Amino acid sequence: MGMIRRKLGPPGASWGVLIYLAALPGLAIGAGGISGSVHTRGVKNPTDVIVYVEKVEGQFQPPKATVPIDQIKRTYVPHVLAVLAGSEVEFRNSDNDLHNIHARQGGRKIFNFGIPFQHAVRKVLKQKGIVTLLCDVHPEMSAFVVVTQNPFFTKPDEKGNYTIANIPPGTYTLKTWHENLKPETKEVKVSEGGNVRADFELRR
Ligand SMILES: [Cu+2]
Repeated sequence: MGMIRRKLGPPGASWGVLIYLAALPGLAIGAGGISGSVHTRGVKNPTDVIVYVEKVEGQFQPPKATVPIDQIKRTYVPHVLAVLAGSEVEFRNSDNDLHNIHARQGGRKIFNFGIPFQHAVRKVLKQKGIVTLLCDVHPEMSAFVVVTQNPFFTKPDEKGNYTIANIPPGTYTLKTWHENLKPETKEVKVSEGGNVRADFELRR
């Protein structure tokens, strides 16, 4: 998750309140959160779901650190990744095998290169949307990168619970993505220091 810069709240709020808010884990003063559960029908792994805020006003700096995706025993790890647009992804090959990364977005090839064994190649993902990763050497390999407009996205844990913190107050469209499940959308109102709940029931 990236950091956002925000002005502190109005003067006049007591220090007690400020210290209390600052002490809440992952909650910046003035920002709110969204949390809830994601139930997936017909697929075994809710951690392959991405929950994300569709659009938040402002420009967001991608993280300085690269975001890794590895290839281990002819499997992409992780299978599903979300990154802020402009993030640099490091494609690793931990196998003793040649792989290539054939990346497609919006029906077009965006890049295609080979990665020798025990090597890595970095690439910036600029455009928001779904990037599909394929290996032309091993047709069974696939992975997905959800490239987002803002840093407010997450993956549910194994029980399907998720939290997105530090969101500026406002009304947003919250969305889900999964390769085999229909996307769902919810309107949510994030208030200052508050936490709004949004539960999803995803189906094929
Ligand atoms: Cu391969």
